[in-house]
Amino acid sequence: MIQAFHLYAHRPRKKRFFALVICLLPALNAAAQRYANRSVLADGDWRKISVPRAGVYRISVQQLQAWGLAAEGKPSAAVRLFGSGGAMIPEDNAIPRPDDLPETAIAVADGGDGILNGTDYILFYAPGPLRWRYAAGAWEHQRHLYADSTVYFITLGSGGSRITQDPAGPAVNTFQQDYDYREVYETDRHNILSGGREWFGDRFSSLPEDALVRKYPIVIPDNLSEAVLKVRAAARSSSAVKFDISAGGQVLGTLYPPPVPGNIFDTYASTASGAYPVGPAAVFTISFAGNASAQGWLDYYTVEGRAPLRLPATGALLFRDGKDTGPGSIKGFAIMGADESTRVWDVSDPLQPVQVPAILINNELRFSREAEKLREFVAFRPGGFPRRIISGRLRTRICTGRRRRRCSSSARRHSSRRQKNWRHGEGNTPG
Ligand SMILES: [Ca+2]
Ligand SMILES: [Ca+2]
Repeated sequence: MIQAFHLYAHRPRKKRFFALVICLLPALNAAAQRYANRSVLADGDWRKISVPRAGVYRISVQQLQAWGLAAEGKPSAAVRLFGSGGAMIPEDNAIPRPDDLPETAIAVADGGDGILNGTDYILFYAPGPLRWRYAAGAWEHQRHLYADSTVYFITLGSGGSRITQDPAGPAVNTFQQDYDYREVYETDRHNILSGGREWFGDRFSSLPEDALVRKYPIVIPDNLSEAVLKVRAAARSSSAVKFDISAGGQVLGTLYPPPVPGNIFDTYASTASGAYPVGPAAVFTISFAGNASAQGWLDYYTVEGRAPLRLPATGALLFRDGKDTGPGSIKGFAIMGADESTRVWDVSDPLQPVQVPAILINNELRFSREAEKLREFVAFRPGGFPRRIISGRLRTRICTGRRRRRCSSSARRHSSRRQKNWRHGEGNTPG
């Protein structure tokens, strides 16, 4: 493009404009080709389901029937699940994102007859709207700004994508028995700037509707080691304030968000965060102190540590290990509390999970996996999954190209209503 401007610099402005358009045409054409010609939702009978968090979900043939999908007697390959997994698309338009709905591979338990009937069911993995990133030896969570559940679309057709099993894993000498545990508590209750993407949870102040001291439960699995409590908070005050973080009657640490001047073009509020080793306490306390008009907000807290690889009595165990990944790395894992029915999926690619071959030795399920990159796994028994799958009849719409905006409009309206409902007048001057 730069060469074109130089080449025609002496020509009239209109001719230069046409030259620029001609030069841009190939790029515009390439961009247009990124879109699918036709959405998968344009044909067929669909149902929309949503899941609130990461996990393995189970849908029985009876449930499909109850939703009005005549699965009974159909070939097992008929069930197809579509959805991107629910992560926020990049804010940078230059970063590629999926066009239309990609298919998610599922597992079908059909009893071996290839037909959907009786007590048959399907299983699928959903990563949920909350995402985590591992960088510089630490985990960072990314809360979805516009959704609190992940939506999938299910239909009956043919040739559905299925979870496959990998061949035996590489040989290893040791099998680790722990993993990186991580949990986060974060709510969107206050948008202190009445706009933007930064939302906060509980408010601390002397106002009757607020509190200066709040208690929070800490869910720490049994035998969690290296447990760390991370807290981020914000405050708006013209003088010094502090948040004391304590557990079991002992102060773990104190956050000191700096005072803000209160001028219209200055920082509205300041933030502070800290990480504290924590024991197996049931609750921790945040105590806010400042002048009578000072305000504080909890942003989030996380609990991280190393947890034993033990399968829960119900539900699934989601696990990963951020340590020692890289070229040539191989890891072995041993999951306690397993039985013959226990399965392990490598869900690093949520659209195409892979069943990992594993060996059961005295209720300990062992498997190994190449660890050049960070991998996410889920172990489970094919029973005891979250039952709360919300379903609604889908009004089929085409969702590609220029019509994408129309299809996402209802989601945007929901998001706008949610933000409007939560907006508060937070005051214009710091305390
Ligand atoms: Ca069957
Ligand atoms: Ca937040």
